[in-house]
Amino acid sequence: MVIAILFSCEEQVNIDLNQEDFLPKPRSIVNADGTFEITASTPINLLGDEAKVGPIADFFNERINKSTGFELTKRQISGASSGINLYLIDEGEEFSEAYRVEITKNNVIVSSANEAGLFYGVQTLLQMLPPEIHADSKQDIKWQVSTGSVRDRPAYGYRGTMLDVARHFFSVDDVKRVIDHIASYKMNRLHLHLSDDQGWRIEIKAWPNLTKIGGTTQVGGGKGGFYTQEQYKDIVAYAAKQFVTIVPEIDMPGHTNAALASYAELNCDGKATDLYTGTEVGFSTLCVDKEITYKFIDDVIRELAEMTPGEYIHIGGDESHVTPIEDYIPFMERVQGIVSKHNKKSMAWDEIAHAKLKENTIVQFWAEEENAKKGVMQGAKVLMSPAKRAYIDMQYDSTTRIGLHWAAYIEADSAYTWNLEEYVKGVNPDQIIGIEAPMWTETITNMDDIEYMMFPRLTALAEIGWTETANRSWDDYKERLARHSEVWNVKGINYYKSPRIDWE
Ligand code: TNX
Repeated sequence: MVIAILFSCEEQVNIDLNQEDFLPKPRSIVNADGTFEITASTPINLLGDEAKVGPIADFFNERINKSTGFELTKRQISGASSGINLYLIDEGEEFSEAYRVEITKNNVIVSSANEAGLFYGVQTLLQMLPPEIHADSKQDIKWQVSTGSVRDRPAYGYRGTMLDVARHFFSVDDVKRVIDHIASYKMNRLHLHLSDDQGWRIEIKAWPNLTKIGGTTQVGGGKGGFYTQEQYKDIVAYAAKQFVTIVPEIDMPGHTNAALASYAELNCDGKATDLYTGTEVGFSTLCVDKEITYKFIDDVIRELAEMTPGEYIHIGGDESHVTPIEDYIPFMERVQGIVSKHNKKSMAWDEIAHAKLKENTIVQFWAEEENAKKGVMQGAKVLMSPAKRAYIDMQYDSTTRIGLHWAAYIEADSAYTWNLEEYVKGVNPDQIIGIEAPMWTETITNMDDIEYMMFPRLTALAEIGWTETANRSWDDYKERLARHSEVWNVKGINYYKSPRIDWE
């Protein structure tokens, strides 16, 4: 039996973690002595706006349908009933994404003041069920959860992953599977790195060659690919159902060879470059002196903004080694203006802090602490993605068959044993919007690779964003993780069996 002390805002309680191996760890858990069983005749009772609560009940039904064979009946109610109750009720809850799960022998009540919170309550309920709940065929077991209650809310509002679909292209189905993974650990942003030297991955109607030419290859010379606008909208809608917002990135002025190969006029010498399938960085730049460059950017951002409901467009700005700094600065300032013109806010890699930041521009810290500090000195907020801890394309150790190691080897514990508040001295908690775990894909070519690099680090980074630092410890996390890995076994995820963890 594992006993741990939990710190919650209201109380300190002793709890038995044997039953609930939550990831990320909730703010407070109280166990009671009993079980609730879900059967084919358990109803899902909805309280609150049906248009909002109904889809969350459908999500739960979908998730449990194959393994249980159940299709639970939804019904609108006005007060607690037996069964599974989903309540969307404003009880004066001041925190967005906060939720409660209360389980007695007779019923389950998942409640929140907002839809995202209700969804996270349902994710927590899924984590309380036996791991076989994730099987894709009918299982002959009792679907019991132990009684007790969970009260929870996130420490940070932005909890994300980035997927580089430019170095290697990934299908819509792959992206959806990544969305399923991140949402199950209560992450709420997927940043898609849609363009780089090796490929342009999003259809832009005003500039068709971007995908016709720039979308045709990838690292190593494979056939690449791109998302049509319809496919992109489908990804956005799929993500929204799981409360994940897509943050699209068009990297510039560097990392632009695919665009420069597609349109001669974007080059200062008026000649299209060759397509590129290597892995060097920092050799390309848009021609910052030409007006056509800004017409191009305006068209791209306009089309992207039109199909992106989220508030941010990421404009890259990293490793522009062949753009002189005196050109880089006015360029990044002008591009932020284009983003605002299309009613979006800019996000960019930390180098942007050399330029004047528009109000609301987010600085994504990855490498230079000085840049993060320059950003906050200008009043900007920072998104934390320190390459030494949060880059899930880094190898675990020198023997990992894929991945890079320019920043660090990142073992399972190294991804976990740090926190957002203290990483950059001079960047304080109220200046941090959250965490993002980037997956660059120079060496990562398929879903199996993605999952091998994600697990078990994604859960560490998700917990850093969700769970307060005072409520986290490696010793406790690694035991929860070991038990939780049964879920990955059931889902068929080929995770890295880190020697730092005593796998069950
Ligand atoms: C640095 S991180 C890059 C990417 C590479 C990555 C590989 C950043 C903003 N730029 O272009 O893919 O390293 O780890």
